[in-house]
Amino acid sequence: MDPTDPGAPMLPALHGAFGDRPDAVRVAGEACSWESLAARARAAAGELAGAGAVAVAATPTLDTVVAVVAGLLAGVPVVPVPADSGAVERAHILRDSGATCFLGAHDWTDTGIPTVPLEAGAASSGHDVAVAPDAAALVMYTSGTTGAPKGVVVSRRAVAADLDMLAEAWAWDADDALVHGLPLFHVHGLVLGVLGALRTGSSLVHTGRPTPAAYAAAQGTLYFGVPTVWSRVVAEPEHARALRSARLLVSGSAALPEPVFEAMSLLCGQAPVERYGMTETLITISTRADGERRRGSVGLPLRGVRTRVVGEDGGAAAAGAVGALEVQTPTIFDGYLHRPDVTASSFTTDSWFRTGDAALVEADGFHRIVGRESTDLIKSGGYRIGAGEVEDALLAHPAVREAAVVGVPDPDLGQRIVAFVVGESLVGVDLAEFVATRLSVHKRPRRVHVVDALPRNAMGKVQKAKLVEP
Ligand code: MCA
Ligand code: AMP
Repeated sequence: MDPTDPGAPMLPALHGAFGDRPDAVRVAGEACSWESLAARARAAAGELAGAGAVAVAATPTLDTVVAVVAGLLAGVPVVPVPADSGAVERAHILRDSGATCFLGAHDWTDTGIPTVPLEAGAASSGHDVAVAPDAAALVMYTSGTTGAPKGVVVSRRAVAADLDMLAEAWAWDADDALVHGLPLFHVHGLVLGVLGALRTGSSLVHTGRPTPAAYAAAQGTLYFGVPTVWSRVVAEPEHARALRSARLLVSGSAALPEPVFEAMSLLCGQAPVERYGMTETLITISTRADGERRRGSVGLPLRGVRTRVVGEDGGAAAAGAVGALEVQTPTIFDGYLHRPDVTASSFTTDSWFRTGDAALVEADGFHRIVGRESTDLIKSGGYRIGAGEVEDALLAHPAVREAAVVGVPDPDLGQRIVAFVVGESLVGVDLAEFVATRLSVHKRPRRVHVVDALPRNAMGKVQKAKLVEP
């Protein structure tokens, strides 16, 4: 279906394009057919007339899927609010996005906007409204090196185009049974993991949490995971072996350690497909289901995507040389909400998006992501976390005078968040918990070291390379 055709449904499974199945969508044990999902979502969509944007407390539940679909059917931008978000981050997301209501239940008492309940057995009342492909589908909040998370506005066209590009590369279709247990507030779990199933017609099992046992029990054909998930899967060989019957195992959101790639090849009977993307660009580079799966490599640009690697001199880097990765893609975001300045500076003057990742392209076109250009963007368990945001949270504690946050290599999480703080009376203060209640649980430091002073250069700038754990 043409992503630019205003008449084509964005999620054909909801319009009977693939027939129906009683358990087409299963989330954390609760299942429904596409028809009943569409009916519930249509009924809720009817309640959204006039909403500017709708917030969804993105817990791993069927209700989250219903609410997101309802927003899309109504043509109202959906703002997935991280299920584990703390008060400060949540307030920022709600204020910045201008969400006028929550669709579906949540436990928060501090949102300041009304909640529109999802009726359990609601029947469809209205008709689907025609929504332009250029309309915003989602506003997803993601961290930069400093400041509060920015709202990334993603159009319906970008979502549809990306899912079609991935379906082509992975031979992903209605015969697939997709399995994953990723959070429903980021691209990986929500766009690929939910909307992808509804666009390709594959059934979906969301396991609630992405545990090796749940992945093994689900018996899917197509599995998604972040490297931490795959590393935990191969650490439990009996569960890893249960994935031998799958068609495709896909890893993304962070670098897959080569030993995990090897262990998957051995235990799961197949090498994983690795793909690369960002919230701002969606997924742009991937190895193919019918192509070589190369250890340490994310493969080739998806159809319609162009990439270039720019060396320090500003010119094109030679094959095999590391430089700054830039992309042009039909799946590019519409901009950071209310931040035209930051949006503009994330593109070159000739309209290439600066990913901020360092990469190289081998002679045969295969891409390797070698790291982030800035050490202040941390990837932990596949989550993108800005060091500055965590530092700001720590500095909000009255006993903290200075704070510096770094990502330290971690065998399970890729990187773990470690904080160094200077302050008085910090004995017994749980700063990790303080961060968790302000930002979100996944942004809390794993370790907090209280030090006498932070290493600074002559300009007073913290020298993070000199911060080493005792
Ligand atoms: C965590 N815990 C802690 C601390 N941190 N306890 C004390 N102190 C801390 N500092 C708790 C957790 O709350 C949890 O408790 C338990 O310790 C285990 O935590 P953790 O090791 O983090 O494991 P986990 O909770 O099982 O999480 C691992 C995970 C998760 C499942 C891999 O990181 C995850 O879902 N990652 C996916 C992120 C993702 O989807 N990123 C995609 C972004 P309890 O057990 O009680 O809860 S989109 C993207 O990147 C682009 C577009 C792309 O390419 O996809
Ligand atoms: P996010 O915006 O949370 O979507 O994170 C995007 C970032 O995740 C990218 O800029 C990369 O740094 C990282 N990333 C995503 N996929 C991969 C991958 N396959 N290998 C290495 N890094 C990745």
